[in-house]
Amino acid sequence: MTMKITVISDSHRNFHRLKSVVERNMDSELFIHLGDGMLEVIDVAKLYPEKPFVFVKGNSDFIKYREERVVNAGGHRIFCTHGHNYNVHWETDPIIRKAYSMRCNIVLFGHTHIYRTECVNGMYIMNPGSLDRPRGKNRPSYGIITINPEGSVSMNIVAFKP
Ligand SMILES: [Mn+2]
Repeated sequence: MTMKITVISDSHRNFHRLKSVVERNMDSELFIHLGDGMLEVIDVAKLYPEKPFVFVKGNSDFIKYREERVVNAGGHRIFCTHGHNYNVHWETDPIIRKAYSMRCNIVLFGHTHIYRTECVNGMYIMNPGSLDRPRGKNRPSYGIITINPEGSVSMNIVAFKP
């Protein structure tokens, strides 16, 4: 079966947008939130106890919680972190090196509020952008990862339509 993962970051207390992304993507096996939105992801997760939510703490989350985590999904290992500890505004090498060192082949981060997806030397990289405060001319966005039954990965950015 094809596995769908919805990836969100930087919702910055926009509970309603986060809830509506979850509602529009209920066919997801997993929801990953990459930080700066822990309060609302905890609240939204309570509404859907049957759905797994994974999240990490961002630099604007003032709750004590883990900043990194590895998720196993569809035969892949996914390194999840907010990104502020890896200088992601300027470079992706440090976060990619860390993901390799954790034996991951997918790395997810937010923090810049600028979406990107790429695959470099077998490492899939996604920043879903910000659901609440996109920078530049970007629309609010989130990401979808699909892993097909053969294990191949595809990544898409979705513009959030209110
Ligand atoms: Mn941040």
